[in-house]
Amino acid sequence: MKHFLWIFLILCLSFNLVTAQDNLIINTEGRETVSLNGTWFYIIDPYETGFYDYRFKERPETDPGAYWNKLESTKKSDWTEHEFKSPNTINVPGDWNSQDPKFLFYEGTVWYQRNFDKPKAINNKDLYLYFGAVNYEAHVYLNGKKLGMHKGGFTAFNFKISENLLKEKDNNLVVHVNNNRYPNEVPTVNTDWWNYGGITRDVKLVITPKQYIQQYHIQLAQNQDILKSIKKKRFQVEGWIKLNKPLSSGEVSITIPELKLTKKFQASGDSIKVNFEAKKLKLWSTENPKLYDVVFNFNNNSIADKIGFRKIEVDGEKILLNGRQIFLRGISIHEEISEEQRRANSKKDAERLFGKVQELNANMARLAHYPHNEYMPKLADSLGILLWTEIPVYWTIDFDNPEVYKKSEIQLKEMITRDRNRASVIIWSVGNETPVSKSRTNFMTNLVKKTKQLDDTRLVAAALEVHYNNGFNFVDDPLGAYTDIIALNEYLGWYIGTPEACKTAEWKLKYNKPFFISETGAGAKSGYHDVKEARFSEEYQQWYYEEQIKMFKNQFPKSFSGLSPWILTDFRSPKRHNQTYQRNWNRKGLIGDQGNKKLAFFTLQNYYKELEAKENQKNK
Ligand code: GCB
Repeated sequence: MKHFLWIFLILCLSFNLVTAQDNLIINTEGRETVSLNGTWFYIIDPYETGFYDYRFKERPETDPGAYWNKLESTKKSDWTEHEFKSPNTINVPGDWNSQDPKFLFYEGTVWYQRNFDKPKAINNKDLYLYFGAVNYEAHVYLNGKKLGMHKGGFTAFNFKISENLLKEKDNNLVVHVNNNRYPNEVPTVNTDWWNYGGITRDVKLVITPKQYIQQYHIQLAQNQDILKSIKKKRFQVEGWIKLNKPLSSGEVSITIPELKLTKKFQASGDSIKVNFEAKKLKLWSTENPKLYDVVFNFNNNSIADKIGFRKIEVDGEKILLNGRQIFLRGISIHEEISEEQRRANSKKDAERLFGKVQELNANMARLAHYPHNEYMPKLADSLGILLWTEIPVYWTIDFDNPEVYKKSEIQLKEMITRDRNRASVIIWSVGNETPVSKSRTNFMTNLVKKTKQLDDTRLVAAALEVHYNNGFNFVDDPLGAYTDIIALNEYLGWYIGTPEACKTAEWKLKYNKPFFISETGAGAKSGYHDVKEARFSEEYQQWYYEEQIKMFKNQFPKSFSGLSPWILTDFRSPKRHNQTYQRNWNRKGLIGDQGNKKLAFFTLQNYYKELEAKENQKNK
């Protein structure tokens, strides 16, 4: 029976019944927009009164009791039992949990409302409403009509606003946001992070021509021998441009002013393949994150982006960036500003996080466990920080449920659509620590295949688990046969024994592929000092890092290609109940919740300095 479900699902996928955000408008920063960030009104609605009537039947569209409808009470005798009004105001973007103590643990429905006026000069143009992300489920209404709904707390979406729906003044925009956790969603009920609810990222109106370039992807062609291209200073670039609707015939062009290059392509349909040679291109790398202004033009409308050109590939047991072996000196990050106990939501926040990454002397970050704000990959592009970015297929999501597969694939597609032009993103991850079983491996393998189909210009990974047995550490997850690198989370010395255990640990790897430690870490309460054997002391965490590093140096296979320890800063987690040290914080940060660096920060920083010096020596 299960087989039939899978066959049905695959058929659905191949006939494109899964729509995802196929119409996602990418690079909104490069377009004409009007921000809808700022102060909104809200109603907390744990009983779903705005959605269901007193018989718990869904309210009809015109029901005056529905919260998407505005009730103007003009006379004293008017009946009204819902109002969007002060003092119930909330900032967008922003999670609700950090904005008022009553929200701290809240999971459920909150209605958001604001008015906006019709933007000027939009005659003959189209208007879209764009959300960077809403966690988890959003139903969006404009002037009492539903524009659509979106599920998935970390990916962008947009809806078209039809002309006849728009008024000159005071358009009533209402968003029903719900962040309940369910077993058949992605992620599922059980995670080790805070379930921050709300409109957590930017909201804007995007103004476009009637026919326009909606998405594009260009990068170095994968089939070129990059060392030869570097030598000849001639590079093949390829990709595609997608219009919002098909065209019978026309022309699109790509210009890279700095290279004095303009290429024209005949267009028909809605997707145009592009392919050209670029001479004297400077490649994007961690030392020189060169970005080019690239202008895509159609019908005298252009959209500009900043794009880096680089090739990331695996050669046997090595990871190569532009043909040269690279070791990933990484660190994992949650999308959180710990000092303020909130989700990160701005460019400034991205600068704060990457500032710490750079201080650590890292060249890579693992954005865990979901796609982060677009500010992150954009900034990483300009700083030369390599990224791993992931969908929240985490722990025990329901692998037997084809609907859950569909939801995961939609999030995967939305993640790739938004960020596929970011040179910094070198790894797409399809999940984290998923427990081995037949249905799980099927599920995950399909995600790996889908990823490769959507984008062949990066590596595909999943954070796997180690299988400990009598001092032996086996890396033999069957999913490893499908991923480009073997990424592993291991906590030898924290969840298993003490750091002493690292001294004698033996590692057995089933696959001859680059080996990457996607997590390793130990908890420490910032400022708690004791003997090194004392759990949660900074000394214990430092000891853990010292022993791990010795193990990497002495016992790890040659294929060891990098690490992204767990984690940059302490982060909020409702699962952590040690009342002395945790109090709802996961304490594995190298930096504490007040921004103080713990001892282990410097241990890792020194290791990274040493590795960098060696690499520089080698590349001389
Ligand atoms: C893991 C998970 C991560 C947790 C971490 C921990 O393996 O991937 O999400 O937060 O361990 O601290 O236990």
